[in-house]
Amino acid sequence: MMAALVGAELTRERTPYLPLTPHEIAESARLAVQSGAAIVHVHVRDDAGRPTNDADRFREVLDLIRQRCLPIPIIQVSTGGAMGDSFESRSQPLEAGPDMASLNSGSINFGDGVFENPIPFVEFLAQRMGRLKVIPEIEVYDLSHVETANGLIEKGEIPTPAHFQFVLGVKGGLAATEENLKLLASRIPEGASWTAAGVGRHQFPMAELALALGGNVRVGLEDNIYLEKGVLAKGNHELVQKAVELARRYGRQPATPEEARALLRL
Ligand code: KMH
Ligand code: ZN
Repeated sequence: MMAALVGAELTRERTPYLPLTPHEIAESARLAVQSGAAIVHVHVRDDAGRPTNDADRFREVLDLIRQRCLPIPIIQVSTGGAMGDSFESRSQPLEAGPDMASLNSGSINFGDGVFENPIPFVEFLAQRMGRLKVIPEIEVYDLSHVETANGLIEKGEIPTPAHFQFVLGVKGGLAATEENLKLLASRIPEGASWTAAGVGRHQFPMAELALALGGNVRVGLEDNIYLEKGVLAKGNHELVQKAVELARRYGRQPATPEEARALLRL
C-alpha cells in the first residue's frame, strides 16, 4: 500500500488537511504508515508552501520521515515535480538518498497543461537512478507509456523486475475504467509488479479493482482529497485506513515495509 502524501498541484484552499511543512509531511507519513502504508510517495514544499525540487529540502523531509516512522517506510521521491518544472530541477530529489523514485515514461496532456517527459529525459533519469541505486517506479498515464518503458527494460536501462504505477483518471490521460486497467496490466513484462492509482472520485473504485486483479494500491491526498462524497479526508491516514479495510474484504493484508522491500527487491 502506497500513500501519495502531498503532490505538487494541490493547495490548502482545496483542503486544510494538506501537509506542507517538513514536520507536517513527516507526521502525515507516520500516521499513514501506522495505518498500513508501506511506501510513501513524496513531493516537498518550500516555506511558502510552493512545490520545490530542492535536494536539501528533500533531505530534511526524508530524515524526518526516517526518524519518526516505525517501521520506516520505503521512501519514493517524485521526479515528476510540478507542471512546467525544468528537467534539471526534476532530477534533484534523486540526490537526497531515497529508496525509490517515480519515473514518468511519457508525455501527456495533464489537466489543462502538458506534462513533458521526452524519451531522452526518461533515459537520463533512469541512468541517474541506476548510478545512485534508486529503484524506479514507472508512472503510466497512457498505454504508450508502457510501450516506452518496455523498450527501456529491454535495453537494460530500467532494472528488472520492473514496477509500474498506473495512474488513471487524469484529465488528458487514460480514463479510470476496468477495461483500461486490465489492458495496462496485460502489457507489462512477465514478473513485473503493478500498483493502481485512481484520481479524484476514481480513487477507491480503482483501488478495489486493483485488489480484485491482484495488483497493489496507491491512495493519498495527491490523488484525491475526499474520503467519501462531500467528506474531506482529515489526512492521508484516513485514506489508507479505508483502503486497508477494502483490502481485507478481498482477503488481502497490506504488506509491511519489510515485506514490500522483499517484493520490490530493494
Ligand atoms: N505533478 C505532476 C505533474 C510524479 O510524482 O512522478 C506529476 C507527478 C508525477 O506528480
Ligand atoms: Zn507525484
